[in-house]
Amino acid sequence: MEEKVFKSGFVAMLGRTNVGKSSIINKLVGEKVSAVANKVQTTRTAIRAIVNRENSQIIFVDTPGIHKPKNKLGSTMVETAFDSSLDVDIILFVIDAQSTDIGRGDRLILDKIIESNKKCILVINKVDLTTKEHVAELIKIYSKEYNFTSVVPVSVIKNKNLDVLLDEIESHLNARSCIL
Ligand SMILES: Nc1nc2c(ncn2[C@@H]2O[C@H](COP(=O)(O)OP(=O)(O)OP(=O)(O)O)[C@@H](O)[C@H]2O)c(=O)[nH]1
Ligand SMILES: [Mg+2]
Repeated sequence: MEEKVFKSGFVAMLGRTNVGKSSIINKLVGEKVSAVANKVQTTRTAIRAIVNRENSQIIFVDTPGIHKPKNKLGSTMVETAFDSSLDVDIILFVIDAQSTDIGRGDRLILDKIIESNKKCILVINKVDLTTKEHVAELIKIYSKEYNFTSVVPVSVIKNKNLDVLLDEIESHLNARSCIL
């Protein structure tokens, strides 16, 4: 008999609209489970997708992007996003690599993360659209705000660092030991 450590857990994607949350999930899962579009508020409900790995199972919860609601649907979407991130093991806070500062939407999300005090990985997406120096600057700005479990710059379009992101998530999930 061999004792193996198997890990599993829920991971919520949280971020402003259009930062690429659904694109990241689709790439990690290898299927188009969540709609992607070059327009805001594409994802309207919390969508679940599972990644099965040799030593782990990761259940992703995609959420609607955080934006300033203009109507009831909008405010329900924002509520859904925050509610979905409450009962997960790890939050993936996705930001756009092109952002220059912490804007209103990202500030709102940061405040919720601080309040939750949960494990949170900062994912800087779309690094193909900016420079390494700019990404380093963003890391500096955001690291002052929260003790992130880790920071992973990625690009879905260039397929960059997504394997690193999966490894990082797996390493922070809770272990369930089982005898095989
Ligand atoms: N250049 C570039 N574009 C990207 C990248 N990842 C996603 N995109 C594009 O960004 C746009 C928005 O992607 P989505 O995945 O729908 O974004 P989202 O965060 O799920 O948006 P909402 O569901 O509205 O909150 C799409 O046009 C994607 O093709 C990336 O790494 N680089
Ligand atoms: Mg989406």
